[in-house]
Formats: sequence, structure tokens, C-alpha cells
Amino acid sequence: AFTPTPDDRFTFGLWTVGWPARDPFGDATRPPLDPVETVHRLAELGAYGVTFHDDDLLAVEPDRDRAVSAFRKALDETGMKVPMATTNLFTHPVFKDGAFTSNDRAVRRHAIRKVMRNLDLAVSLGARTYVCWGGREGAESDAAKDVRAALDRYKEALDLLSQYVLDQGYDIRFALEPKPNEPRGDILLPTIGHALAFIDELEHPDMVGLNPEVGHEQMAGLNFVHGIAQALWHGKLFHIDLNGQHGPKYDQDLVFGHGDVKSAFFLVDLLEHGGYDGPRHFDYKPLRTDDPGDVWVSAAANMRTYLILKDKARAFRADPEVQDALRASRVDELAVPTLAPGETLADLAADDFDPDVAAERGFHFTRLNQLAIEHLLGVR
Ligand code: 3MF
Ligand code: MG
Ligand code: MG
Ligand code: MG
Repeated sequence: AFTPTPDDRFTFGLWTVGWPARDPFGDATRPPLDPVETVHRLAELGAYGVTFHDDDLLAVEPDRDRAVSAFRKALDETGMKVPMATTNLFTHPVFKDGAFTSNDRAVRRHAIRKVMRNLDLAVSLGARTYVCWGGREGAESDAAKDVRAALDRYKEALDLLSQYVLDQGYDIRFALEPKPNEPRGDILLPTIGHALAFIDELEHPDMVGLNPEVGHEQMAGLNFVHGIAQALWHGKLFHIDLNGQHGPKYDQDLVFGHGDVKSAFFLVDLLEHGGYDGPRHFDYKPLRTDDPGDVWVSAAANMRTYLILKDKARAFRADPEVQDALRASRVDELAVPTLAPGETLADLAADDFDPDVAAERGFHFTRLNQLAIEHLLGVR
């Protein structure tokens, strides 16, 4: 029942299962993974597609043309799709002070060229979303970065890249991925809210949306479900990075649901019932303690967990007692406009309302929350 099929639209970054598990304190614990093998393995597990950074394609084959043609062949053989691609603007030492916002102008020009080149490839593979995660766009010292100038340059880069997409006649949109810190001490556009406000200042705001990641918002202590709801409300949820995280610490990239499982439940409920129709994309890392065989166990776990939570969310919504509890908590009443059609502020001013009486009414949220917990724990 929880076996994924391509209809579920599950996608994985090549860099997820392909992470050799090198961390700041230790060497790799797994050999590099051939993207061709990744495509075949993920297809066998029921995924819909893969995503990649330009440099991910070169994991075992340094020649770009040969790497790309082997990748294309694997896609053709399996029917796997590439709905999204992105640029590695963080690994090479040249990006140590950022890419679009490096203090070094020549580096900024190099970064834009690198994106343009991979945009061409992304479009040729059918991608409709191009993610920009600005992991190195930031600073460790407030003396080191003129943040207002950096935002000017960030905007300049996205305006130029949007114009490039228009000039080429490409059908692709950008999705910014906020993150508060790591690898920089502080990263620009740290949260969904910062990124939404920034997009409004761009030359082509309609071409730019968000790729929020579960763990990134949770690193900032924020409620990911609320963030996603607001991104949807703005029409800006272009893509999503699903994974798991235990509160504000380093970016854990756990399997989806292996962090805050209750938040994962409400997230799936929102994605399934809130109008998001993009890929369900996993950006996680197999544990460093996993061996090469375990990697595929962890890939499957992401999809299986999502499908289990989807089933639980459906059962939660269908439960008559939950429906009764939702009404008792007046959750539906929030959808009713505060002024009825035709009413004016004069009508509102004329209300016969006793705040002391209204204050006595409880909202019964505990009953509702407990019903959610019981669905999640499998006793209902
Ligand atoms: C880092 C990330 C990135 C982005 C990727 C764009 C390496 O914390 O989340 O993964 O997701 O660069 O998709
Ligand atoms: Mg991440
Ligand atoms: Mg992460
Ligand atoms: Mg990510």
C-alpha cells in the first residue's frame, strides 16, 4: 500500500544518495556514486525523477560531455524525469566569500556564467524549475559585508538571469532556497519571509519563487508548516526540499519524518490538501554510518514515510470525530470574511457584543490536537 510509483512524483537530488559522507571532522565513508546507477536505482524504487547540480554529474566522469550523455541515456532507459536543476556555487574555493554577492566582482561574473551554462542543460533536459541556494552568500563579520550592496548584487544577478531566460525563450522559473546559516555564519535571505520580501524587489518577480527546505526553517526555530502555508498563499511555492531535522542545530538532512514527525504529518496534510502540485523532492543525506546498501534503504524510507503520512492525513480529515472537533474549534469559521458582503464598518460598529461572554467560550484545541496525535500514533 505504501509502495511509491511515478504518479506520486517523488524526486531526489543526485547529491543526496550520492553524498559520500565527508563532514567537517571526517573523511568520506562511502565511495562516489555513479549518477547513472542512481537514476536506475531510484527508478526501481518507484521515484519519478532526479535533480542535480551541474557538478553532481561529474561524480565519476570528469568529462562533461561524456557525463551528460551517460546521464541522458539513463533517463531515456528508465523514463525518469528532471523537473529541477541547480548550480553548485559553494564547493569550489573561488566561492569562499559568495557567488552572486562575493566582494570580488570577477567571482560574481564567473558565478552568473556558471548558472547560465547549466540553465541551458537544465532546459534541454526538461526542467521547469531552477533552484538557487545561496549557501556562501553571507558573512561571519558584520564589518565584512555591506548587506545592502550585497542585496543589490543578488537582485542584479537574478534580474540578469531572468532576462537570459526570457531572451532564450526558456520555460523555466527560479526558486530561491532560504537557509539561516551553515556554511556561512549568517546567510543572506535566511528564511522564507526574507526571501518573499526580496522577490518583490526584483525586475521579474513572477519568474522567481521559493524552494523551502524543512530543516532550514527549523534551524531558525521557525514553524515549517506555517512557512509553507504562507508561501502557498503568495503563490510562491515553486518547489520543496523535504527532509528531517531536530530543532536548531547543524543542518541534519535526516530522512523525511525522521526529525519532527508531527510537523511532517501536518506538512503532508497541507501539501496534499493545500493546492501544491509540484514534485515531492527529497533533499536528505543518508547517515554517515550507512553503507552503500543502506543508502537505498534510506531513499525508500523517505517515500514510504511520505505515503504513510499521506494516508494518515486522509484518515484524519475523513474521521467524523475530527470533523466534529474542527467545527467545535471553529476552524472553519476563520474562512468567513469578517464583514459580510454589503456590510460596512457602520454595521460592525453597531454589533451587540459582550466580550466577557465571548471570553468564556473555549476553543477546544487540545481535543483536536489529541485526535491528530492518535491518528499519527495509529490508534484510530
Ligand atoms: C544545503 C542545501 C542544498 C540545496 C541545493 C539546491 C546541497 O543545505 O539544502 O543542497 O538544496 O544546493 O537544490
Ligand atoms: Mg540543506
Ligand atoms: Mg538541510
Ligand atoms: Mg536543500
